[in-house]
Amino acid sequence: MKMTFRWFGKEDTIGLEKIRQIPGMSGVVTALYSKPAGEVWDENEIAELKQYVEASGLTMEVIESVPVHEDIKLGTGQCERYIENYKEIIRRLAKYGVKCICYNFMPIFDWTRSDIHHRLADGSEALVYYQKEIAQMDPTKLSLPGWDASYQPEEVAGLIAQYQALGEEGLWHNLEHFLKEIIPVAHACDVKMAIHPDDPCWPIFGIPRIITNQKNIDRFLKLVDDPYNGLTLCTGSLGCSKENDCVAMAKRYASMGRVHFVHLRNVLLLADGSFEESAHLSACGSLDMVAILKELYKAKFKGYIRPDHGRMIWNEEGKPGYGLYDRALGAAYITGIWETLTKMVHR
Ligand code: DNO
Repeated sequence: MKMTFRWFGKEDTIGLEKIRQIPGMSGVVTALYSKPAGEVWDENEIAELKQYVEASGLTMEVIESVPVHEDIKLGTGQCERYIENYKEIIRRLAKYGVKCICYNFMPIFDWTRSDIHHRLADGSEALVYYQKEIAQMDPTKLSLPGWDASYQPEEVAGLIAQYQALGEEGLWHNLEHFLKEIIPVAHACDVKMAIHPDDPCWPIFGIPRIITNQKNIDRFLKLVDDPYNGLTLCTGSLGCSKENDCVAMAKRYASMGRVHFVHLRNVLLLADGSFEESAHLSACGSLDMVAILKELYKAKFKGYIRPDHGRMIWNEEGKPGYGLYDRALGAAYITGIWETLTKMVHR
């Protein structure tokens, strides 16, 4: 596996020199974050970003994300033009050494939480999802930092109505069309596409979500049965439902060669279906990180891993979920487990 760290470009308050100092770190996961969804990325900007990253001794092989425009997910408007643009972005990124692209197919809302500054018992701050609070929220007013948004806030109400009319099967249909167009390009360019599961992994605000569980992921992989059509195994997104067995999923999809990127984080599941993001350590949440990593290791996983959201600790200020300290602790923890596996487990 290759250990990576999400970095939000030159605007990020965490400098590359700090990321480089985390033991075992090989590269960053980044994007041209200022580009509106649908627009082709400028080649000079890609080249410049790569050069900047590599000058620090890190690689830029994973892009998170190339956002999918709502027109593609809805199959409306400029859908075909945006799909052509998406193919061109893949080609351009490939030219600059990108090997893996993370994206999602969540209608309107990317990852969703009820509070992004929840104080845990140890004094740290974490992102949480409380069912009762979500149920009372007005989705047209919801916006969270770091979202893959491709719409204007005033468009949200109209989009919600369109997705409600489209329904799950309509969304599947549009996803299939998108994949049939882009996967052959990704394959030819040697870029692994890694869809991110829906977070949380159930429909919210009455709009469909489909990358949610094993049955649906099996269906997704068969839509285009090509190794370049793969997954970002995000343990926090899939693991927030007690119906999902992340260990079994890691085993199943990694042994099929369809996991290209892993987001590792832990979640503490609460009795009413709510959850809190916890420290990476297994004992702090509901997931068994060693068992998940062991399955990846046994499947000879060669892709990219990044520690996912961290809590805010030691009075750090910054983008919720994306501070330096707790993610660095997460990375060290994962690297330690991996080293132990390489020395102790025969595969
Ligand atoms: C949240 C992230 C997501 C992810 C996108 C991928 O922190 O995991 O925003 O980047 O869903 O497209």
